[in-house]
Amino acid sequence: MRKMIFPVLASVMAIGTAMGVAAPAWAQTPLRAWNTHPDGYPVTEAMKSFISEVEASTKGRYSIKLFSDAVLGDQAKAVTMLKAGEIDVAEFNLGPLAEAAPGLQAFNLPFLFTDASHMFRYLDGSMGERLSEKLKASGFVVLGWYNGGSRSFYCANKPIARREDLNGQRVRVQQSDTYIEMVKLLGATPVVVPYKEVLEGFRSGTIDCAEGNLVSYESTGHYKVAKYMLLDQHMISPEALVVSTKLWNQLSAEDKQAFQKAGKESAVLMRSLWEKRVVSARANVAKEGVQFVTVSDFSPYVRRMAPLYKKYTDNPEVRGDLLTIISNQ
Ligand code: BDP
Repeated sequence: MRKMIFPVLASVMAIGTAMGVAAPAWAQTPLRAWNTHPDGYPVTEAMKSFISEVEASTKGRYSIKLFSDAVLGDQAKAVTMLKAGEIDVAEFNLGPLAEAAPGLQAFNLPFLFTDASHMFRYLDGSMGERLSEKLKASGFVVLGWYNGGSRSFYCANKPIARREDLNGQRVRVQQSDTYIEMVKLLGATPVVVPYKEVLEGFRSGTIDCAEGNLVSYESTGHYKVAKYMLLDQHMISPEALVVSTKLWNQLSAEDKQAFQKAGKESAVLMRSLWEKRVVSARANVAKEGVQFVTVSDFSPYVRRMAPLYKKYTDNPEVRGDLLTIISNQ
């Protein structure tokens, strides 16, 4: 019912405004939401639920249009657009997000967390609040922490079973210094490619390997061209549902609460959709002939990360959080 009434009212208002008639006091604010994933992906479904809840609880004062599949631009671009207030809502991976806000790397380091619940133990507590404060100061207001899954390497032309197999491989990474450095330290050559162009990169032979989580590996179709996955789970890192600080500062106290509540609930939904989807993605790609190699000894990988860890334990903005996590406090 609500969905029917508001567009009608909005167009009546538009005609009224065009005729020089003052708009009613509760004029509707249109907002734009950015997302890189397709329909049915846990992030997309959680964002849709966030949007309908915000629209309902603000009684239609906000209408949010979701632009999925990175149609408004790739993630690196969207991060700068949101920071500038050119888009209002988005869901970002901490890799590209850390490029635009200092001091987040404790949550972006390879081989740090054992699994998502280990990560959320910190993220859902006071450390997550501190992280949100840092992001807010840089233009991003976090409304929910989403699960970024665990990322592993996969290659097109040859099986990778040991660290040495990555030597000299051109590995696609997202726009993130930490990812670039990690791949270099592992002996491979990082190639920054936007998410939507990775499949083409494999097809044209400009990259040999990429890295990502199982759900993205399935939804992007990368598994069709890169059938060897090394389950090293090098990166367990969060994603965030954010709104621009510019939008946030315009919201009334009551609307802020509505956005926050919807964000929290969408994160709960996202995390539960994720658990199911990881299981089905793994089963589906295995059926399509993907070969998984598990890692029994992580030391050859972890030892190579020493310079990255040193860099961030030396960084006063990251050191405290990083040491807390490492010492399992
Ligand atoms: C996906 C993340 C997305 C990343 C993408 C990538 O959900 O935010 O940007 O990987 O690798 O799994 O670019």
